[in-house]
Amino acid sequence: MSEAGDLSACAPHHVCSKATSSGQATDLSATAFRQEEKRYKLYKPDPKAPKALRRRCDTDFTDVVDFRDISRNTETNKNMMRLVELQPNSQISAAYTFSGVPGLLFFPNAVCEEQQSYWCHQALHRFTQSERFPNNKSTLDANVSTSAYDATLRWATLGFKYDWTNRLYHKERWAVFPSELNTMMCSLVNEVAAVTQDQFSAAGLYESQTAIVNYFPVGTMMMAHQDVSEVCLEKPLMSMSLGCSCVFLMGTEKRDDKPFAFFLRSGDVVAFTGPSRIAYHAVPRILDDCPEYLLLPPPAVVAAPHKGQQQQQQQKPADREGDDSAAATSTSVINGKGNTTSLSSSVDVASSSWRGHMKGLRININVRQVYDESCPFLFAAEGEEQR
Ligand SMILES: O=C(O)CCC(=O)C(=O)O
Repeated sequence: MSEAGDLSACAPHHVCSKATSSGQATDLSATAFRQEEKRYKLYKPDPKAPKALRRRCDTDFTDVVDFRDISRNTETNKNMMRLVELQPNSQISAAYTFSGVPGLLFFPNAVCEEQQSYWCHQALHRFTQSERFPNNKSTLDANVSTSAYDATLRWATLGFKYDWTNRLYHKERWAVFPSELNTMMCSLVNEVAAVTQDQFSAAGLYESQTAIVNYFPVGTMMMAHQDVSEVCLEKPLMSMSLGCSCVFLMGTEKRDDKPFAFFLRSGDVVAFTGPSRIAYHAVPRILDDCPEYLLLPPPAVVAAPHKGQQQQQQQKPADREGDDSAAATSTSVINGKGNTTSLSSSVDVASSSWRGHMKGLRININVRQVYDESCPFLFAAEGEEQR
């Protein structure tokens, strides 16, 4: 793929230009950021290519920071991880900053399995309804299978609508923002409001006002960009990962600085504050490892079962659907030590068809505050979903 082709993979809400702030054209392929994107991107294996080139397909993930399994990190990375001291009554099990990327904070496995199912269902069946939410390429067609090497990145938006052309928001243009998503992000921000280590800071009012829902099939990537269109950039950008894991790169305000690489896995939440709120970041790689609890159950075993067994086997898919219903009616928002906020939804989640889309798919819901002041109208009743 050419450099220009790669750049076009950027969603238009991102600042992803080919010129420096002084207006000078720059050779992006030479930047340290671009080198790291190339290091982690998925290369299509070419059986005709010479052996030396084919080896590029075997990505070395040794340097990728993994907060889910601290022991597998390099000593250098371990030395940069810092556990955040949580409040005594905290609902989450752990949070980390990383000294290499000031202002970034990780909540590994912060969202429990039922909640991940709930948000995948919402992302695939509710947020993709363009008559309710202003979407750009979010239609999912179960009958069209895309190859990992030519898959398309899609997205949807919630809350304030983004003016893609002028790269700004208009206060009078909005769709409803799911209040349970705001509640969840507020409680995570509150967990760490007092933390200032490694330049992380989340003090003061926080309200989720807009979100981009990104759908990343294996083989897609999001190129280096900054998210700087929001009026208030002092408030954290909260980003939740669902489904397949990814390699996420976060650098500085300069493409010439080498970024750090992190695994983001299903259920992880990351908060960007301070210098990281306006830093270049990218998603060069999606791994084909969607957790089983988000997939359709495996097909029934072929061997003829006894009568009793047959009954049990036939119940399995229904049980799975039951799990979903439970998730939608009353569930804990945060994966951690106890009960937190409970969710309610009028959405019919009896259907498990969303699971059919999850194989090879990562969903990212990244949530931003746009204005300094609170905007309660965004969390309006279902009937008034759009302005
Ligand atoms: O998918 C992610 O983790 C990041 C997405 C992102 O950078 C964006 O939508 O601006």
